[in-house]
Amino acid sequence: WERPDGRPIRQRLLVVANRLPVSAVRRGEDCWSLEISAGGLVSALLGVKEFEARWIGWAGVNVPDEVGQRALTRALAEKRCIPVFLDEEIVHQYYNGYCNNILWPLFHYLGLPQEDRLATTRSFQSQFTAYQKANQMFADVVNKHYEEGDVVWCHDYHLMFLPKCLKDYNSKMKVGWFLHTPFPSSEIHRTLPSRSELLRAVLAADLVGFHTYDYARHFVSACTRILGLEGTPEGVEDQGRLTRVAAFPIGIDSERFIRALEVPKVQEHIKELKERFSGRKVMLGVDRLDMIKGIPQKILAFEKFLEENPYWRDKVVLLQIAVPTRTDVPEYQKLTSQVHEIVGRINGRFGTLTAVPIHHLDRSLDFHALCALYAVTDVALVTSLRDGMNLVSYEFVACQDSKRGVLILSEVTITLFCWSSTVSWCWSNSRKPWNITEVASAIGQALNMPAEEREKRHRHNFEHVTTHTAQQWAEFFVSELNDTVIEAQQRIRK
Ligand code: ADQ
Repeated sequence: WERPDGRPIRQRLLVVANRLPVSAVRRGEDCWSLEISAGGLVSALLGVKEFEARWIGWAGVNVPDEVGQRALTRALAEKRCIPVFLDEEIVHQYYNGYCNNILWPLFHYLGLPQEDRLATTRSFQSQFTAYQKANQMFADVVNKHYEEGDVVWCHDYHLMFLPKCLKDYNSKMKVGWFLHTPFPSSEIHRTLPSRSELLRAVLAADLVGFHTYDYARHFVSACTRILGLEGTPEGVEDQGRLTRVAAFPIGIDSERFIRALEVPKVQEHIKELKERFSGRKVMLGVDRLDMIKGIPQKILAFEKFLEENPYWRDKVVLLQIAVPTRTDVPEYQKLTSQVHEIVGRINGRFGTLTAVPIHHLDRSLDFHALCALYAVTDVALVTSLRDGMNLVSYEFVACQDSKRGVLILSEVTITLFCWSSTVSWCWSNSRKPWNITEVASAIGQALNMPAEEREKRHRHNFEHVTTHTAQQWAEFFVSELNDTVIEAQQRIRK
């Protein structure tokens, strides 16, 4: 089965990401149970059906013994997943350290950790060495499973070194790399001690992708200013070799959400939720419990709204579903305590014997429960301080065709939506997340919005979400990668 240009209809795609789309729990010496894990990358790639995809990544557990490793490898194979086994020390230095304590905050403009936590260069250096080592371990597994003609798609800031490791193995491998977070301005990237090594390693890829044109531009500027290379409209050129750089805004599998609303179990959930919250407007936040999602700021804004609008106190409820992540990192532990403390205080202040204004859950919801929640929501609150491209807002819109709820988005998130489509998301309320007073007034505006206006805004958003899907995103990226490699080969022949 081939296309006219000779490419197979279902091309083999090796998706390489730090985490597999499943979490593994050990039930016995050689027995594992697997569960789909929550997160933006997983949700987006679950929608991709055009390719014969295999997923390579870490299963999120330490498996020191060979019996356990063999059993887990077998269990994962049924899900087309291939594990990379990382030991505790590597996970600590590479994942908790370099990825989540250094790159993640820096790429979201939260700066580098304080000198004492970074322990200047020694600790930094050991974390960076672990990062390179971990990327090499991923490369070893990819190389073992690679077959000629495969496309290798590396994901995210955890694996910036991977394109180089793969090309060192086989310069003919088709390698793409996509960043799910923002890529910061070159002046921010410049503050990173390993700035040049990371840029050069990414440039080994054939195609480098970002969510937005701005992130792509920042990356090209970093390459020109830090490495002194030439930026062209197509990408970055180094001694005659071009690395193509482009924007590929992500979407969701909107059909999956729309179809789910018809499932009897979801209908049942919807009925229960409507009864449970009858007489009250439902506001919803769904986030990973991460500092970039602005959860404390969101809850404080809700408090301010209740403070200033006594009329609404027994007529609105905020459901905040926050799935814990990176629970080994001290900053995330502090954030959890902070959120609990604020929620407790507000519920104590505005709650009654029969009702509280905030329901905060520290856990992941299954897909059907999540769809039901989106469907009964009147106002969704997305208050990211920075976000690569927030998928929760898309999911909410996909489930809102009967309710026509209002989406409140922070300005930094909305800019991305505006960029990615001619169907403007400016119709949604836009507010800076850190401005608690403004978010409080946006809540009032959203709750009081006339039905006609809600309808108009919803139509625009719904059309955007259903016409910019995860499938298209992935197909666009892989087809660009195929074309880029073909063009490069033609250039060499000339
Ligand atoms: P994330 O930071 O994980 O993604 P986001 O885009 O909001 O953020 O996606 C979160 C996903 O996890 C959604 O699909 C949502 O349904 C799910 N989720 C979140 N909380 C949940 C909960 N409590 N229960 C169940 N499911 C939950 C990263 C980047 C983003 C980028 C995506 C995709 O940080 O900026 O948009 O990758 O590229």
